[in-house]
Amino acid sequence: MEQIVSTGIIDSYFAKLKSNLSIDVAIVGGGPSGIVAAYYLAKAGKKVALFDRKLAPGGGMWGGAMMFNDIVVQEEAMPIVKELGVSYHDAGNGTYIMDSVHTTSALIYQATKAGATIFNCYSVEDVVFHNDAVAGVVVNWAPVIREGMHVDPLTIMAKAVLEGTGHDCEVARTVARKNDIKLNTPTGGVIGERSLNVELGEQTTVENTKEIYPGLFVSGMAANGVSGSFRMGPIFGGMLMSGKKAAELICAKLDK
Ligand code: 48F
Repeated sequence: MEQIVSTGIIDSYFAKLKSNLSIDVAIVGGGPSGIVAAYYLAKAGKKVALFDRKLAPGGGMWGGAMMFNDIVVQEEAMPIVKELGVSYHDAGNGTYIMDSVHTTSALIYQATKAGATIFNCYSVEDVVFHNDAVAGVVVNWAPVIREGMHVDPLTIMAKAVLEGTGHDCEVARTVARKNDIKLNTPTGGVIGERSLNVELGEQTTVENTKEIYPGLFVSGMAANGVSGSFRMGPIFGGMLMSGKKAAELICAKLDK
């Protein structure tokens, strides 16, 4: 029996990894924007894999605000909430409250049910750069990176890469630092996020969701970070709408 358990996991896992070595879309970061993008891309029939360095993807959504585990979503994003089957209650003023643990797990469930594959405990440490475009991601075990072990990575080739890594916009920073290129941001580089402004932060998260270099798209707080816009705190409608917009932009490019 012991051998059956081990063989089952190893055969299944490596078949899954092998079938994701060359895909349509690689998503870096399993926060709300990345997971929603994964859902809509999978629903559109794209082969999509999401990589998150944590054991549990979900990013900053699990903890609500200051670990009070509820989140706020505004009216404009409610069609996404309803499509994903998340429970909510009306808090007035065009806002709705959801349990953050229920919402995060619902997002993960719906994305994987739609056909997206999530690889947890994977750190994306670089991108593959071919013909002046981002052509994939360079991945390693998150514990390898955390321990600072000198172990070479593997690569996942992708027609599009979506960075949804949150506040630090690590992928864009790495691409800008390592390559002599200009990003599609106001300065051509990564500007970094500004202090908190809920309304502007929410609005610009969606506006800043775009392709910042051929093959490299940004969503969520990473979109605001690269373009130098505001953080917004525990209101999540912008994150959900950003993920949906990223999926639409990527589909439009891949279907051309
Ligand atoms: O920060 P995060 O939740 O992403 P988001 O979609 O949402 C932001 C909100 O949670 C919140 C907010 C609300 O309005 O401002 O902060 O922008 O999640 C980012 C995920 O990316 C993973 C990280 O573990 C987290 O789960 N991540 C970051 N860098 C890497 C990574 C990396 N290099 N490789 C793999 N995963």
